[in-house]
Amino acid sequence: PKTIYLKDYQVPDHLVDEIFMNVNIEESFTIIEASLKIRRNPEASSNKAPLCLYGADLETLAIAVDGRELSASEYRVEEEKLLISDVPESFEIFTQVKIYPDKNTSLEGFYLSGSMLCTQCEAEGFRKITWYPDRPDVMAVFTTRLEADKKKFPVLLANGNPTEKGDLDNGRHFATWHDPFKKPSYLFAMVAGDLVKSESQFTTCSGRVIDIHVFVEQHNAAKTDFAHGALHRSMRWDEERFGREYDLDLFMIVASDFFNMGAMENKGLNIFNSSAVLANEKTTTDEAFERIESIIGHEYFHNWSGNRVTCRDWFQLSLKEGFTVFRDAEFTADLHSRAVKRVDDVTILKTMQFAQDAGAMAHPVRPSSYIEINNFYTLTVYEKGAEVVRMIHTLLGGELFRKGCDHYFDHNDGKAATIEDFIASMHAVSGFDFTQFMLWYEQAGTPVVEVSSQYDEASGQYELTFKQTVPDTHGQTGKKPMLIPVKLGLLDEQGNDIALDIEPSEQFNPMTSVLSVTQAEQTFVCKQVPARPVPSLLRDFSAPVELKYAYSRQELAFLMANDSNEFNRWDAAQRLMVDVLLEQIKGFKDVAKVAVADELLAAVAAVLSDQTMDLAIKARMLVLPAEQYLFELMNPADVDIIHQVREAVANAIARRYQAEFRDLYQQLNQNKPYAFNFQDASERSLKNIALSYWVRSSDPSAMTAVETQYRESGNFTDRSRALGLIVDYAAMDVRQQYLDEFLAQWKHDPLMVQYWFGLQAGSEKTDLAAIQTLENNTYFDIKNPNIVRHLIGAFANRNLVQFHKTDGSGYRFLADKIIQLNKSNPQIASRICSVFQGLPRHTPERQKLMRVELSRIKSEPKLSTDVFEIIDRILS
Ligand code: BAL
Ligand code: ZN
Repeated sequence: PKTIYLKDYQVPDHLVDEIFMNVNIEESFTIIEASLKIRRNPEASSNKAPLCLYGADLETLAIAVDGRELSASEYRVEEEKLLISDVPESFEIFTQVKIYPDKNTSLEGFYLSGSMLCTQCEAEGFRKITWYPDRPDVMAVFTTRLEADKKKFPVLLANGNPTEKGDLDNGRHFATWHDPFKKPSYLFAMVAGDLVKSESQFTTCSGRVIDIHVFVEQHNAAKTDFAHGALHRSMRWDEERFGREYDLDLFMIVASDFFNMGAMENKGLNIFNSSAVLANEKTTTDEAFERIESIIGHEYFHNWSGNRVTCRDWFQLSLKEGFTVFRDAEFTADLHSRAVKRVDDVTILKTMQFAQDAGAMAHPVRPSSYIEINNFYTLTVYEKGAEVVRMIHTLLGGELFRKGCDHYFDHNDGKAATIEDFIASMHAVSGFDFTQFMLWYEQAGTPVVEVSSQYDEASGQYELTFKQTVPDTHGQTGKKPMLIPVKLGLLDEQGNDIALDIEPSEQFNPMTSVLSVTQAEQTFVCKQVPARPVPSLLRDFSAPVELKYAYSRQELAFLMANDSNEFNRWDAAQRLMVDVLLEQIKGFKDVAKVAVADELLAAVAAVLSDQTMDLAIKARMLVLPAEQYLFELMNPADVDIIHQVREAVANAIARRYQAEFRDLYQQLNQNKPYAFNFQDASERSLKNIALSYWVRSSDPSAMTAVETQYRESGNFTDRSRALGLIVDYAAMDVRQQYLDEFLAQWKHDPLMVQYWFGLQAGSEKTDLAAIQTLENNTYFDIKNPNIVRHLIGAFANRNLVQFHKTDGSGYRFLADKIIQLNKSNPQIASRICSVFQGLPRHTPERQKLMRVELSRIKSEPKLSTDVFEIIDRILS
């Protein structure tokens, strides 16, 4: 397979001003006719270059230039390219192709999803619909006419505004849509289906009334109210926080049960994975409500950060994704709780993105090469990319950052931009020198920052020395020091913040208490410090680095109790828990000998009795770091030992504070009517954490409380927590009885069925044989990415003990599934491969077993570029 390099970028030789598409949907195929108004790009390097259109899986029926049909000798097809030489300066090209949406299992291009037809074009799906210069820097005005059987497909949608519709002979009808905004082909969308529409209206800041239509299949009709509300909140927030108003008269959302991604920001016609848009209290947990709200926000915010200003090429993906993730995180933080949102995002970053940075697929936020672009829709491009934008926000402050965004939108509207354009705007409004900062886009890997401190009582000076290193990663060595903003506080003996007077002062911003660490080793001197302080480092996780400081357990307990930065109170708890867990894991001999340090037990008691703390933070401070996170901290790592120690420590905490957890649960279990709001969700999260510890304590009355909660609660947050505990802790026959009952109640609802698969797949009590039984269940469908993610993905990623069995059965099973999915849906196949990226950290025995399976996959005769790239990297 061919590697594509950023350094080889060249402007397109031809531009498309307008495209007219005529889409004829027939019983088992679709005919696409496309007319493109093309002109030579005045900026192109050559004026002789042939016209180059991309296409994949197209049956070409006709090609004509300016009305004259071309013979086979007048064009050539090379892999995915159609090349026509000697074309005029400007001309119209017409193509007619036949495609088969109901055979398209890749879910890229135009495909059948349940009873409807829909599209997914990002990144390179448009070429599966028609011949086109399918690259983001070619932007055109689209007009789309769809024609289909009226009974089967009464709803026909495309981007923009509806312009015409009508009935035709033979029970057919048509609809024409026009999108006045120039856009790249990856933002194209169309939908045909028998869909239920719900409507609302939003009045923009300038008084324009926008129609909002949400379309779903019949079985999803009762779950769209929340999406309307979330969209209204998103529209209002983007006006208020970023000054961005919606531009079309209509905004549409369509829910699809078969979707590779979470959702897609197609202009005016967002298509969502059902799981990322449909919600109601009976089927949606608090976490899912928040996630759905943030994804609706994310896709909507793309209308400016992605659509009005798009990416020049796919290497710039983080330009729209990192920025938009930053925007959606701010949206959630403004609506709910800033500290809690930060804790949740940093947990994901440290558990999953750091793992990517440390593994075979490590790549910079702006990769310099790729084989398959679909493999780069990653936590690094998205989440680390958002952290990079957040650092700019931290360095410039909110006001200048906003000015920089305005400048960026103003100067790049209607264009395909680069990360340099974004940075140039930030520089233009602030004068800030981003030269060193650009390394965040170029260097892969998580920087490690080691901090040491020294206090001199006589002078009252407190020194902090920072040493930074950036680890070698795939294809990158000898990295340079980065600009790392470290938000800092110093706590005095009473736990109050000390006023900071720091040198070198030009590298310290007192307004934000941020140090700019720029060198491999660097010392800052804090003056007039009356006594040795406790440092609160990297507040709010001000940079995506691994910060090491030799905190004593007493200092961590002190920070947990006193830090004015809520995020760092949580972080101190994590550090203390990690310290205790790693000590036990490293010295592990026998699970009966796992001991819990008194410091940790005392810290848990202090959290439990704290009356001032936000309940959601309290809940998170009581949760031990995930096994996956502990795994990342060790090399080599034995997943069995990690699991046994973590369980033993959790159980010991539960037994020690059995009465406290029971009382806390009973106090919070008030049977309030359900509402999704931060306060109520916080209470539910703490209540359910208390319940899980109570169950672990082996008090038999706890399981009675679980069953009562499952039976009596009306909301899915409480019911799903209870069912989760039943699945993990109840006797096998009781467990099965509940699972059967749940499926019988919810089998009509695909999202609930997915949840049912996932709940079992992630439980230690579900072995491979049980997974294989679930695979044979009527509701399992390997063609549905959500079900694959819930059953196979959850087994491999969350059920560490069963998946990593040393007989290799889990790896063999997964390899079989990857080989199978490679044929039908390469994107999903390659996603699942990433579980093997931790290979070098596992025990030698497991590494060997993994290599056998990875080699087996690699020797598959028709391996997709998606799977090849990941497997090749892991094996090399
Ligand atoms: N652009 C792909 C889906 C998303 O990030 O919104
Ligand atoms: Zn996005």
